[in-house]
Amino acid sequence: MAESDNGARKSAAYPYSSGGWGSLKAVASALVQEKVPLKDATVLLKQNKPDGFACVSCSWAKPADPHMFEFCESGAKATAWDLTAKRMTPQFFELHTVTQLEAWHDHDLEEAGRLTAPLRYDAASDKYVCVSWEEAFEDIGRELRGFDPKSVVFYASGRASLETSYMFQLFARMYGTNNLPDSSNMCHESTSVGLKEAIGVGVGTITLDDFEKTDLMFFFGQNVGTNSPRMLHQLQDARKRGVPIITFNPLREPGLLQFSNPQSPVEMMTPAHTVISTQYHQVKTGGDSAALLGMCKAVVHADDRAKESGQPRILDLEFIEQQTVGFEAFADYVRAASWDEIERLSGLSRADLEAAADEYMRANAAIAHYGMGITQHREGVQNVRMLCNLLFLRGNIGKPGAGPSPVRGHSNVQGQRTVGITEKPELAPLDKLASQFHFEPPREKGMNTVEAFQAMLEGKVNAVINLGGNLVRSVPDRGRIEPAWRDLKLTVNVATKLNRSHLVHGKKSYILPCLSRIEIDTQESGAQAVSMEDSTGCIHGSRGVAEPASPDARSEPYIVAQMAKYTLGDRSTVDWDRWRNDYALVRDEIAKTYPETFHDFNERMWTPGGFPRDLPARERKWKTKSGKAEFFVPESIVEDPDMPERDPQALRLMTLRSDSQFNTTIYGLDDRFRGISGGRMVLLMSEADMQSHGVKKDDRVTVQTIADDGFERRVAGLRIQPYDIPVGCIAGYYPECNPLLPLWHHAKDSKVPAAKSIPVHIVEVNGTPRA
Ligand SMILES: Nc1nc2c(c(=O)[nH]1)N[C@H]1C(S)=C(S)[C@@H](COP(=O)(O)OP(=O)(O)OC[C@H]3O[C@@H](n4cnc5c(=O)[nH]c(N)nc54)[C@H](O)[C@@H]3O)O[C@H]1N2
Ligand SMILES: Nc1nc2c(c(=O)[nH]1)N[C@H]1C(S)=C(S)[C@@H](COP(=O)(O)OP(=O)(O)OC[C@H]3O[C@@H](n4cnc5c(=O)[nH]c(N)nc54)[C@H](O)[C@@H]3O)O[C@H]1N2
Ligand SMILES: [Mo]
Repeated sequence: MAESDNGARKSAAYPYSSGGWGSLKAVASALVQEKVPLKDATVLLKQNKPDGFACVSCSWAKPADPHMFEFCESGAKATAWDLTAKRMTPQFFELHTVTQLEAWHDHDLEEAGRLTAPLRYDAASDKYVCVSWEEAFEDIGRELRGFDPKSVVFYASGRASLETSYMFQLFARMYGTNNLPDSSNMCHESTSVGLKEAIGVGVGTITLDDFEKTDLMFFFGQNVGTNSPRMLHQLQDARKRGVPIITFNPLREPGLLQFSNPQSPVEMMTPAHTVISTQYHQVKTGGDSAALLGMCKAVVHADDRAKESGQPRILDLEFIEQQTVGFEAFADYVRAASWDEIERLSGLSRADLEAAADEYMRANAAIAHYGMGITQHREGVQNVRMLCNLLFLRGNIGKPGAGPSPVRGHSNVQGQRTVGITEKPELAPLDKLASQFHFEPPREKGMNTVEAFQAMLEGKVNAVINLGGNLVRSVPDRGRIEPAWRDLKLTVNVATKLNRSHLVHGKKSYILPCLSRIEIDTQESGAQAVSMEDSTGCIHGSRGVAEPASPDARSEPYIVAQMAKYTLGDRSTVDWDRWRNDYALVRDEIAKTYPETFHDFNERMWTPGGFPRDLPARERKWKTKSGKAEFFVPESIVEDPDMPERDPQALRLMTLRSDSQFNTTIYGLDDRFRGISGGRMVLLMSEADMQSHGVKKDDRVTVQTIADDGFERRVAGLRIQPYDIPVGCIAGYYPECNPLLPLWHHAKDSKVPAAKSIPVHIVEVNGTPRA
């Protein structure tokens, strides 16, 4: 599948630290590009403030005492993207057929502006045409009543509020299905599975306070400068206290190297900057389990030596004895592991891993931040477990300044799970819901994202209701998925902007334009607020401040309530109209379902800094099978069983984000931090691999997935970009490279697509097939 990047190209190493003037310039140009009037731009001052709105970009924590500008370049771009003065009016859809729009670049689709009115696909004219809200809800309700509920999928993309999400899962379950996949299934599900097994909760345990108490931080496969830049403030403060930061990442990401704080006059007026990482290890893609094993080996070895010589012990024996199970088996495994194997699989030297371990052994409290570089692998769950092993050795959980810190993606992806968006019945309080709302919820497991798409390929899905998202672009195997998506009987899209998944539509398709949470949401009972949970498990209120993009757009709670009412009719005991008129009533119900976390929800939601959710692992209470924190012995640390071991032509492709995108939303074609501009159809490759694979800078290559399942997966037109990346590893962009990712190439147990490790060959160079 070929794709164009319609843009000029230019590339130069970006010489500046992340943040700095470059960031301010980028914010200003985003506001100009979106034609945001000055009066609306002041909306940014309300971003992530206790009396304002929660940013729609990442899920990083919102401090109780915010900076004057508590936003970052990425967040400001996301806000500008929603505040845009551009509109997709009904006239726009009269002028363009869907087939014509399919030729547009993804960037141009969203860049055309906010959706303004509800639309229905009309096959006769091949256009989206206006419908009234009433007609849309009636028809959607009628269609849904005609399907087997098990053949309908309710997808949530991670942005919608706790109130909307709670209603959405209740709607799906009253309708009769647990098919509630969400973006987490492609993201931190390896965390939800791995941490749950290891510590009894599927989320991280640190809060902002821990940054002030920690002695050391790790960063595994998370690109903070681009994807959670507000966190750089806490990192910078910790660095000023002398806290070391040890990073494991195949790429030298500028945001992890150094930072100039755009909010610090000194750093802005002088060449000053803060060094972020004190050690930087360019681990091979997929080599983290091996690297973690190496560090564990160094720690256990040092402890064995200390024991022999009567020196103070290195391990936290009290923690290990009282709080954990499985230590002996793990220690034996670690002692027996071979350094040769560890070096080969991690791509790092024993000396480097020992240096990292030495630093770790000196720290009384350590935090391990991590992201998609850990979770999006075949062994993503194992990676998470290995990270816990390392933390357990020195008791680094449930004490100040320590713990695992999965840096979540979407701004409320963690919260959606907290209020019942899950396909796994054991994670939802079904008995509670049954008695609270007098219905019999379905008890069998629903489908996660990969399973839903597998079922779609088998013709077993009739309809998908999308609460945000752009699945046709974000899921694996695009070449196989698109035809299956077109065969769906119904696609319903609750969205702010037009995207590919609306154009590649089901036989019947609706686009329902919603408010962004930046906007004022007025219902019969007055102005409404909503809430979210951040990456550190704190829950915040959020109140819109900008004028709605269109009088015909509706809030997400309104749309979900109406779909439920029209679909369920008398079958539901819920007064959906009252709920949509007053979200405080929904919060009261959430508090009844989850009293431990959400008691007095309506009062507590405005606590500065948010209120913490109930997290037993923070107090060293372990809701695991054994009742203890569990060590884990891996079966093998070979990361990817799909990667041919003895094929010198095989390369391991990781798919990345740039600073000019939010997932499938492409703000611009440049990747400023990495010094790549003008186009996203690139392949980052080491000079050594370029030589051994016989390609030169700027060659255009076709890449093909190594798989023998009878499907040919190719992406053509990728431009070779020399880059500092470990040998055997290459990188391209998400979502452009998604056609290469087989649906079955996913993490064991969590089923997160292994987007960071796709085995590929280069099969064509400048149009000439390879021998
Ligand atoms: N501006 C912006 N912010 C975002 C998003 C966005 O698209 N744009 N997306 C949001 C979402 S949904 C998410 S999930 C997060 C994602 O945020 P991240 O978790 O940072 O995800 P990625 O950008 O995919 O890449 C992660 C990093 O992992 C490294 N990496 C790749 N493979 C490996 C490996 O095998 N080992 C190690 N150690 N590192 C590896 C890459 O070089 C890269 O630096 O960001 C959220 N925030
Ligand atoms: N190859 C590869 N694939 C990946 C990844 C990867 O790293 N590599 N990352 C994975 C990850 S971590 C994730 S989270 C998924 C994300 O996958 P998705 O959830 O499918 O995608 P998004 O791009 O976040 O969704 C963007 C769309 O959401 C809609 N939207 C924006 N704001 C709102 C709003 O306020 N309300 C509503 N209702 N709609 C809104 C807009 O129409 C926009 O077009 O992709 C995954 N896919
Ligand atoms: Mo994500």
